[in-house]
Amino acid sequence: MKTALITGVTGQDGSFLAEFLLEKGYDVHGTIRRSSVDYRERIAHLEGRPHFHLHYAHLGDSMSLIQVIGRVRPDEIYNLAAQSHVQVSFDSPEFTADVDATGVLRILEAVRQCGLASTCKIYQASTSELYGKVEEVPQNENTPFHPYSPYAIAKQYGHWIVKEYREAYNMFCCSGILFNHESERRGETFVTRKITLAAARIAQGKQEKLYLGNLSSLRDWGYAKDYVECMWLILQNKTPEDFVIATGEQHSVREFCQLAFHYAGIELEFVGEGENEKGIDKATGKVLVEVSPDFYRPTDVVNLWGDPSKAKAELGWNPTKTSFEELVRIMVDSDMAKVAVEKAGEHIRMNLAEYLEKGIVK
Ligand code: NAP
Ligand code: G4F
Repeated sequence: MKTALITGVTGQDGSFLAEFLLEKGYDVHGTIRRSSVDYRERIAHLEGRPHFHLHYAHLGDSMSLIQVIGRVRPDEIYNLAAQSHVQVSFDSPEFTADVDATGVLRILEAVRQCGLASTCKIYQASTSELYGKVEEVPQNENTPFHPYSPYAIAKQYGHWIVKEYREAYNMFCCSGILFNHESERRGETFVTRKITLAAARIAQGKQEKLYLGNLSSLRDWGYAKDYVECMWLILQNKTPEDFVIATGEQHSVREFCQLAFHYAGIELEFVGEGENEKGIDKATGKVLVEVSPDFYRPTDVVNLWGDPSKAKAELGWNPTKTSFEELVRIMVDSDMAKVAVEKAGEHIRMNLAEYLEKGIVK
């Protein structure tokens, strides 16, 4: 039985990857952070299952990493833990650098110090944000990086230090350069989930309006459940290499919004431009979507589009397993059901929606 350690197991990807590896027969260990609220929504269904174990560790704390890696002695480490929100990285740049850049170094060094450099394979969660202010479309493994936020710059350090340890110490460590991937478990302040939750609440009369930032931003959105398979495939490859993981299809925030509202039963029409653009319910004429500059970023990445040819050819990965339409449908259906039973915690949820509307929570 192989042993895997997942940092960031409580996140969107960590939870799907834990399920995937348990299915494959792995002994799965995950790291969690101490928090005053101990309910871990995305992995609650796995806790207590045989072969699923949790350990406290923090990417800012070398000692905790050395302890857990030394105790578990994993065959594979998936480093998914990160401060993963681009806009938040402008508010917390130092914390983001400590976790997303130096944190990767701490993992690599912990593996070396535990004497596992020649046996333990390491996957690093790199990102399409590295292409940032893009220098070509679509982007592949040879496209130059031009990171364009504190988050992307920290992740670029993570990417390069992994490459350095691979070459300097002959370690099997590699990065998946993943384009945006979403799901019904996506954090509620990323644009797709913010939209699907709002579409569900507006359709059910629980929210008045949705405020968004740059509607013209373009992304290559895939389904997170499909992407975790690729993380595993990258570590099963004969040689340690980096791969672009994407669908090869691009859509705007505006298009995502229109389709999500459509699946929630509302036909939206966008009129106006820039800050004055509005999404109007064709049936009632009501303005349901407005632009708020609160959600504009100091520098925004607006043209991400991945070329997954290498992953397709060398890993046999299927980039179009779940289509864009299916992804939006999965997310809206899940949020329609979730919003319908929002009772006990409704006031908390409504407060969150209100904060989102006022731009307090980005
Ligand atoms: P996510 O839902 O935000 O999950 C992040 C995970 O990291 C959570 O488990 C979080 O724990 C943990 N974490 C944060 N700071 C930590 C710290 N200092 N020490 C230990 N754990 C910490 O992110 P995701 O969408 O699953 O993404 C997974 C990884 O892929 C991230 O590294 C992200 O940057 C990268 N990535 C994501 C995408 C995407 O589109 N989703 C694309 C490219 C790359 P808590 O639950 O305690 O907060
Ligand atoms: O959903 P987002 O916040 O995701 P972003 O910035 O692309 O980052 C995500 O994907 C990266 C991979 O490329 C990951 F590395 C990263 O960890 C994270 O998972 O924003 C997407 C786009 C941006 O251009 C943003 O400006 O949507 C635009 N947007 C427009 N209105 C908005 C909003 N983004 C958010 N979060 N909230 C809005 O109201």
